[in-house]
Amino acid sequence: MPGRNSASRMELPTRAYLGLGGNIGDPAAAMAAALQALDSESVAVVAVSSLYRTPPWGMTDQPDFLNAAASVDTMLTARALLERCLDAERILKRVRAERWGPRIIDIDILWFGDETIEEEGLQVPHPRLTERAFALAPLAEIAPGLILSGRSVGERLAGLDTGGITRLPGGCEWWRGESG
Ligand code: A4P
Ligand code: MG
Repeated sequence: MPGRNSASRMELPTRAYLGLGGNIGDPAAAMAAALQALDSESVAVVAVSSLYRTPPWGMTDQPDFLNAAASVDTMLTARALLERCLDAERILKRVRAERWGPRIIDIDILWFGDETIEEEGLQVPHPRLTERAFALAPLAEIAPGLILSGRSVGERLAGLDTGGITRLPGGCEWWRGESG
């Protein structure tokens, strides 16, 4: 039986939540391409939120972001899922310049089952999730009752300033290709 650090496990799939964002080029197209690339035999995309326009957080002198959240079911470990996410970013030619700076695509693992992971290059749940309305607003659309450190996503979001965050019309199918 594969160990905890192997790429897959002979168990039930794990429900994980991903946060996606971008603010240069065509971030909606980049996020759609990333979700299509992730959606595979080993990572099933279960639900995707609407797109949200959000003011930049952290480094404020940059364009507004588009953000979204997705739930996936996977047999992969969190580390292997992160590698898939980083692969998708690489395919889309993301260039890492400044921390919190402009990017064509960013994919974060927000939550991975009930696991708490504190490793080099992988922290789950995402350490800054509860401070971030741009991540919680789309997450609340697909998982309002998910509990983060004792309080639901919806409650966490209600405690934050959501001024400037707009849910875009168009629903949840924006990420599917023409054949989808
Ligand atoms: N890493 C560790 N844990 C995780 C995780 N749970 N999910 C490591 C994904 N990656 C994780 O990330 C650096 C490294 O974090 C990865 O290689 C991985 O090993 P990065 O994406 O290169 O760096 P970054 O994104 O610039 O830094 P950071 O701290 O991850 O930034 P965030 O938290 O992603 O924030 N404002 C709005 N409105 N919307 C946004 O989407 N995003 C950011 C970036 C800032 N402001 C924003 C937004
Ligand atoms: Mg990131």
